[in-house]
Amino acid sequence: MSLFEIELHTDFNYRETAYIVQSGTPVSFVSKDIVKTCFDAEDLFTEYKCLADNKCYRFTITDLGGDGICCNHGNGWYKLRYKGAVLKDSIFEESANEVTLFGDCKQ
Ligand SMILES: [Ca+2]
Repeated sequence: MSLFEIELHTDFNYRETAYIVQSGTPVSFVSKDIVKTCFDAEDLFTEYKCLADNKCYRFTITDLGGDGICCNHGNGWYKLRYKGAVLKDSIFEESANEVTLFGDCKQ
């Protein structure tokens, strides 16, 4: 098992923001392990997940407004860590979603 950490700093339009972590293969992700929508405005959320090794994971963050979490309505950002290393450090700007693959994703 390995530690996966999600840090999310929302903007004022936090109701637009959600994320999900799924496991599967790079072409087919089926399980819905985490769906998070209970955020607050301009606040920092941290979530830890202990994930099985030898699996491929997909983290997807979505924004219903299509404008991300920065910088029109506050300065949002998020950071992902896996096995102690930073996977992603993003301000998720001006788009509807961002996808990060990690874990054992070779096919
Ligand atoms: Ca937004």
